[in-house]
Amino acid sequence: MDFDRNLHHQDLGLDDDQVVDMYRLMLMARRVDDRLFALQRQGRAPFVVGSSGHEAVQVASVFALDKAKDWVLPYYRDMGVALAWGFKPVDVFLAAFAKKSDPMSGGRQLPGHWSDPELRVLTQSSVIGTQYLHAVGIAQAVKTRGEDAVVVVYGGEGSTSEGDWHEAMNWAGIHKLPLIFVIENNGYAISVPHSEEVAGSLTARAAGYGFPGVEVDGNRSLRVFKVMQEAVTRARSGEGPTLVEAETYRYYAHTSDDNDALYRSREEVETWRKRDPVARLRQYLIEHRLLSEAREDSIDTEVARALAEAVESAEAAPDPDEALSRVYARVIEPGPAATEPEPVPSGESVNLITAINMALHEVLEAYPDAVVFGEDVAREKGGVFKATQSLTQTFGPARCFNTPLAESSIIGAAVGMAAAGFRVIPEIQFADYIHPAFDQLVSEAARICYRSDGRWNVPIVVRTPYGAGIHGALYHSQSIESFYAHIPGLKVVVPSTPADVKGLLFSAVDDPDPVIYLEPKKLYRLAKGPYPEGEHLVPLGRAAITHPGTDLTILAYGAMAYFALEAAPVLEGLGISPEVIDLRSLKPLDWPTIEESVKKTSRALIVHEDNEFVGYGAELAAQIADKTFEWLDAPVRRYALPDVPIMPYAGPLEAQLYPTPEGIVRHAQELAKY
Ligand SMILES: Cc1ncc(C[n+]2csc(CCOP(=O)(O)OP(=O)(O)O)c2C)c(N)n1
Repeated sequence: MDFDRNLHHQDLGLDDDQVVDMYRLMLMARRVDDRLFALQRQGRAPFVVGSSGHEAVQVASVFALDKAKDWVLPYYRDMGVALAWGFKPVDVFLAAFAKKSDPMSGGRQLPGHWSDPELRVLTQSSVIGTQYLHAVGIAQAVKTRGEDAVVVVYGGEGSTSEGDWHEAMNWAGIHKLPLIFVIENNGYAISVPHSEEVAGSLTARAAGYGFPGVEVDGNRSLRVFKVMQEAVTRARSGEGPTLVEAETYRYYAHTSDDNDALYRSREEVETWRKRDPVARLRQYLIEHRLLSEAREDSIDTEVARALAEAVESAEAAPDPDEALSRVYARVIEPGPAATEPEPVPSGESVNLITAINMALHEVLEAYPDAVVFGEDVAREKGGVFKATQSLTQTFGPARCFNTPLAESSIIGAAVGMAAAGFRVIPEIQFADYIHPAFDQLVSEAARICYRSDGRWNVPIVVRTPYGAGIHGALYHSQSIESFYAHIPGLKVVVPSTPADVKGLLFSAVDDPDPVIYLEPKKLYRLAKGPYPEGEHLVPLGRAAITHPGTDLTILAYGAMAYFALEAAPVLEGLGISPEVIDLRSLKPLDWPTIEESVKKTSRALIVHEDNEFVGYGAELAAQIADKTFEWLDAPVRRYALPDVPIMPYAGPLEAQLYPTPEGIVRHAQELAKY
């Protein structure tokens, strides 16, 4: 039997009981795994992902941590991490049987998606690699608060090909975060062998990001422990991150759905079975006279009993029955319909971009846990549009700082920081560049509340300038609202006046859910109005009637709400009385206000600068047709962009496409005549 003769647990600071406990937990992980696969074969558990073979790296790494204050982000194969960290076998089986009391997701996620706020284990998704940026955000939070905690994030070697891994390594290196990346290299990403997934050395990559990478035999518990101990010491002393690459092997197929005989030989599996980490530690304990037959028997019996009880009670637990809850941490109920314009607030008259800057100052003043970050937002530059000007000087570099040029990082780190207790206000420099963060917004931020059965939520307000009309061409003009309004779990708002800038920003920052705060950049300098003094809130989900009327309803937001107001007096001059509604909040939508208005006017014109096809107006038109059909005197009309990529650079081309106040007048006239 091959085991580590060079290390002794006591030299590493582990006492006899601890190393026996390490063995007990590894054995428990192995037995739970075997039972899960047996249950799956019996048709009692639908799906299983195995951990067998990985126990040494998983369990021993946890022994180097402080369970009272550190954080771990285990990936789906990390049953050993989970059990060593504090999850109980019954938790594993509740998840396997998808029961209501499954503490990780209440039966909403596949098994192995660990989560528990009390244990400081952030909910994990199935998306490979996204967790690394969450770990960065948590470590950033830990560092900002000056806590003595370490964050450990786990993943397979396959995940290191994802951009999020590289972005996380980069950010962690820049900020010298107390973060340890543990890569469990089992040689395959499903069927793809290491040689086809990783060029060169994984471990060596850490040097490129400015911190050490260490390779370790992941099947030797004490070696893993030693390497982790050193990494933890580095992290706690402020020296920054470490990458640990642990070579190991999985004994089962990738999951219960996989047939590993198609890509690896039985001989290879047998070779690795001879390096079984559980057997190795057992042999070590026997050689050091720590595992008498009697003690082994009692451990075996204890593990078997714990397992039997866990399976029995988990299988008998009630099934979940509530599929609609926890989409949002705060559900916004529709209010009474607005029937008249809101009073104009008193305050200094400013333009939209000045209002954004003023509101950000007020928000950071009011919320000491609020932070701003993004590309170019810090110090003298203060953002490419100056929205964040002087925030760093006023509130310090921990409250407003620059990020690497990596949008997935910005949102991924925001998720982690928000989960760790901050109110995060990231800036995406232009909405056109938010797409690399789509995954972090849609698969992560939006789903975290639902997938954790409401146990986690991420208060993030993503500010981003959007829209055309400024000669921004194809990549500084996009309207992105329909992508995000489509996603349950996200809220989407668009202010078009300085007063709404403040009112919506305060409501968004106060909200526990992720909010996309779209700034119509066409209006940055165009829209002027009073910036309200003192407390001013515009509730999410509340539209504004900005021009009352009786003949037709114009529904718009952003720059189009501004244009609709320019069109209104012209229409009145033509004998048509338009009611202009600035939606302000695209999700949740203020349906009662729309309904009341359309029932009054019997005609609806929707205006937006996004493409018409499957644009936001399609949803409005469908709801109006569906719910107010009997009141309509004309078809619902949309005035929006045709199906072209937004937006050509040349002025005459942009003018052909971009909606105008004159165009609104024309469409409203046609609709009024119908
Ligand atoms: C972004 C993404 N792409 C593809 C998949 C499908 N998938 C699930 S696991 C996996 C392989 C992961 O390999 P590795 O990171 O080495 O971890 P291992 O499963 O070997 O422990 C793949 C391709 C996914 N879940 N997420």
